[in-house]
Amino acid sequence: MLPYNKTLLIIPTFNEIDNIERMLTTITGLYPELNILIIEDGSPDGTADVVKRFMTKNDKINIIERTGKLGLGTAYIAGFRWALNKDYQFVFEMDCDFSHDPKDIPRLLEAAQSNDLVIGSRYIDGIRIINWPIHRLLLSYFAGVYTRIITGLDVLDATGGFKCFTRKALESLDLDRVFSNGYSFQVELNFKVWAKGLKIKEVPIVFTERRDGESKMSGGIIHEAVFAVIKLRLRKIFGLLD
Ligand SMILES: Nc1nc2c(ncn2[C@@H]2O[C@H](COP(=O)(O)OP(=O)(O)OP(=O)(O)O)[C@@H](O)[C@H]2O)c(=O)[nH]1
Ligand SMILES: [Mg+2]
Repeated sequence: MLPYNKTLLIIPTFNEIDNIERMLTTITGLYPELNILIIEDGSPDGTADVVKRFMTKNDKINIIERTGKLGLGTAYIAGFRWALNKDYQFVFEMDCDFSHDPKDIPRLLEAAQSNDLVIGSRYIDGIRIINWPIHRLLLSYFAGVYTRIITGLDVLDATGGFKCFTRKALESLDLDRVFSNGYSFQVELNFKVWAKGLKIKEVPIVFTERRDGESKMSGGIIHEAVFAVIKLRLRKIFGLLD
């Protein structure tokens, strides 16, 4: 039996009205014991209202409401702090747009029983991405190659956002000192956990591009990522990584 009651699934949302109801129905149906935390950034489309409607019927669902779109990184940091204040042992990151398949949760959670951080990987044992234009696939893939060359981090999918942290991995991080908020957020966390000597495991997943709702990808995020990787490497060299 997997420890669903000690596990928290964090889902950040911004304008996910086309997905949130189906997502909450799917998760609570598949894993009734799993705890859910939605980090809602004041979506004008009423995503929060749907979450609150579910909360009246199900005490496994929680929400943190922020005042505006403050970014994915700070959303997860808020969620991690919340999780560490309670006694959760396993903490997931997952998107609301069904790019990450909720059916993969047990495989990641299983791997987390004997590792410190588990990454749902699009690039281990082949490439599994559905419905991405070739330029986006190339960008993501070569971002991974670039990251490996600069940092030495031995992870094939360093930017993936479907993962399971153990409490030990989260506690190893100084959450006040995480500086990335966009794409490099995932890289920074992986790199810092790895630099502490903790065990990272990649588990193969199929990633499907969002079908419903709008993308929040932007050029600024890519720009941030290029420099963040170099910054991580330099900080490690000079012993300033925390
Ligand atoms: N709370 C919060 N959630 C966000 C923010 N930006 C994105 N999200 C959520 O984070 C998850 C991933 O965002 P996506 O828009 O799917 O980003 P992406 O996967 O890089 O891009 P596409 O899937 O191609 O649109 C989704 O659940 C979004 O609703 C934000 O600023 N705050
Ligand atoms: Mg997405």
